[in-house]
Amino acid sequence: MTTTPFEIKAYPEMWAELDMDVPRFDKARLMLGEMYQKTFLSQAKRPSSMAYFDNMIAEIHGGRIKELLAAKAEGRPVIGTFCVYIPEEIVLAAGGICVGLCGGSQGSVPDAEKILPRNICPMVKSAFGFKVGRICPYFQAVDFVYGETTCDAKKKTWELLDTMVPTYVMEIPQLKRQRDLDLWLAEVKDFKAKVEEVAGRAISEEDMIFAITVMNNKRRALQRLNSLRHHNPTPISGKDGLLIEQIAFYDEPVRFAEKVNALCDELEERIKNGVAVPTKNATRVMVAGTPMALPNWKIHHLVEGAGAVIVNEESCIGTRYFKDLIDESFTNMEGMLVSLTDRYKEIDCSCFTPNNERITQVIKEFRDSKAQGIINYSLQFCHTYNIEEIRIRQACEREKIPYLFIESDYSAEDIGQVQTRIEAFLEQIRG
Ligand code: BJ8
Repeated sequence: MTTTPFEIKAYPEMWAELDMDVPRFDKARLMLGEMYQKTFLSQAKRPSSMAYFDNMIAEIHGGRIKELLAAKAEGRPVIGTFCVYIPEEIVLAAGGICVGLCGGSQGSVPDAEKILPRNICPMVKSAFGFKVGRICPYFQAVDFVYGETTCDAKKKTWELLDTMVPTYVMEIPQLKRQRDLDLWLAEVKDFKAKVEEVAGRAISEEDMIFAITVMNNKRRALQRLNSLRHHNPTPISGKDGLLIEQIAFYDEPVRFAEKVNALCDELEERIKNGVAVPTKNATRVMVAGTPMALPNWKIHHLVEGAGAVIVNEESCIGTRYFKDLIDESFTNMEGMLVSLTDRYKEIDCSCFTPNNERITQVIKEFRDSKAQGIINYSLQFCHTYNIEEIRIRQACEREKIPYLFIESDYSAEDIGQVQTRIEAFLEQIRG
């Protein structure tokens, strides 16, 4: 447990240069710092390697932004995305940086609701609000945004976002027939052309080989961490596991993989020495569903506050991001782009129909993680995850897996009610 006050570092001059609303953003910075201290730094027996990730949060609005601006000054493209279907390898191959844009905070939702309908997904509203309010340095730093057509809320919001920051859209088909996969490959090639245009240079085969290796290594590190979390008792809290999965979307990938592997070395030692976090007999829960973007720590904080531990996230900020690797045996551009598209099509987002693979995957991850129950989480107004909930619930009933569905947003309004339901669920598991 730390007693030093945690602070997210302030860079007011840089923020002013980025045309941000500095006074407002500075208040949000202080609130985020307090929230981080309360949520993360109060945990007992944290691995010492978490210091790197704490520092990534301390520098979230400064150090990393400086790196993005330095890359831009060298003519390297900086591209913002909202979905794990946008192939980061291509950006990396062009010498650029891909960042997942913010969309996990209630603070920016009122800005969005001045323009967008209220009854749409909080992630879309939060992200849009960050740009409207000029309260996200990542949004202010990117050269352009690459959106996709995974859901109606997002694809219609891109049209409005484009009036504030150049926004391009990748068509993601929602079936997986051969003609859909052909379209997908063509979209990947268009994305590559756009990135090359902004970078001012063509991507070579060597560039692609390098980028595929870097991204595969990053995913391997996250896979390793996930399997260590599956150890019973688990050597790291679910909150810290989720935090690392969130940081994966904005950190530099080679450094990030090194730090995750260093943490894994420490966790292996802990396992050898029988060090468990949080407690040896904590009830093990797996979360499935919609992504939890930074700083959405609501469910993890409530579950772990009730003495349980989360051991797996079947989510895009979770296993959907790292479970599949790109086949590294191709060295010609066409072969690499085909194998890249093949890997991305394995992401089983609920926007696909049918999506049987995801139902099987949820049960597999439940077994692999040695969880005792599943919390299926959906953001409010996300129709595809909300409807797919029915099939996940049916599968859990068939397999006799304790199951709880939570639909929530980013506000604090339902915390009491969600907490009561979580506690009742944990009681049910514990018998
Ligand atoms: S691949 S899960 S990151 S689309 S924004 S669909 S929550 S209503 S985020 Fe996603 Fe890509 Fe799929 Fe993953 Fe629903 Fe909200 Fe839409 Fe959302």
